[in-house]
Amino acid sequence: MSQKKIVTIERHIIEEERSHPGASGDFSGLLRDLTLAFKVIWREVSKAGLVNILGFAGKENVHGEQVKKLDEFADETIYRAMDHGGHLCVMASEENENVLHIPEHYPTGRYVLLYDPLDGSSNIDANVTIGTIFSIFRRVTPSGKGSMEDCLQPGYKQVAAGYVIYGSSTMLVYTTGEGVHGFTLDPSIGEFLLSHENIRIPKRGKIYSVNEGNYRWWFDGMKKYVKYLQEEDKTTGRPYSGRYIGSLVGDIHRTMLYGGIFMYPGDTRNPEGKLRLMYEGNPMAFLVEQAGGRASNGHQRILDVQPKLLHQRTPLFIGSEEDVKIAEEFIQKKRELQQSAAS
Ligand code: P6P
Repeated sequence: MSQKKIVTIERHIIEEERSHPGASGDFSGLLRDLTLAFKVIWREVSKAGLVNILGFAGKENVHGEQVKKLDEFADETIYRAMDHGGHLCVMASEENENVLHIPEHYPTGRYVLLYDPLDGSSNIDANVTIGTIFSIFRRVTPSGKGSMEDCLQPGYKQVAAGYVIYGSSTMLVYTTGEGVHGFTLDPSIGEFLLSHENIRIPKRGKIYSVNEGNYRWWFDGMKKYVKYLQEEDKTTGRPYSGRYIGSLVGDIHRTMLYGGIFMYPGDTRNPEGKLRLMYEGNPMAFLVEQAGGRASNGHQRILDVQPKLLHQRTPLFIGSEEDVKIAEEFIQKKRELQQSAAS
């Protein structure tokens, strides 16, 4: 008889709420609404490959309905699932330049939601793993309509963060500051069931993940760090293996489970890198730190960065604590290759 308890994410959220005396249930309601949106997105993503087979030709399907791009669909699905529950005062999405206000006829609430509705969606035609990423703060303005000020908070103020990975199976991984927990979607009952309780990232790994096609534009410290990883030193598990999916959620999920380091550095073309702070860097940094890992921009803890712009970019070094610390030493030129024999 299997000893595994059957826990849905709804049940887990309620149990976590009970560990916060005085919790109003408002936060649990928010997460439940978000989970519904993820199931609706999963339904569309999982049949995307069938679009051309089932006659969804071009922009219209056989019923004459407009077939939206999946990332637009995911964006609208999250907004429509979250705009009327009374939990949020404002939202912000990778797909929209400005903040997204709650419609006048709906109540506003105490929380703020930032999200990347379908990250890596350019990969979907190749059936490569894609994902949804979310970050939740408490509002800082007193009441009513939320504002950009409510969104532009440093990552350490997040109250929850997570991602959904639409891959060989669909998983929801989230934290509310009480560890990181993974739930696998059982399509036959439409429930996310607890499958990875209290995920912990290894202190050091043997995998590095970066787009080496950008090598020629990397700064010197980055070049030396990757060369260090490629040297042979069995006492430190080197040379590391290279793995790069090109979809942030897939690369981070593998790093969380297997350890190692994911990097999207700044370079001579784009000193701030490519990834966005508010709905990629911050939520992933909160998750990885909660799993015992580390996340920085090479010089500063990601969660301590005070944002200035909603869509600002950040370099990202994230994963096993020891790996990220060594990367920082190279980036900050505190370490040179000849010292690599030391550790
Ligand atoms: P590159 C996907 O487009 C994305 O935003 C992230 O999911 C991914 O980590 C990154 O860009 C990949 O970027 O430049 O290596 O193709």
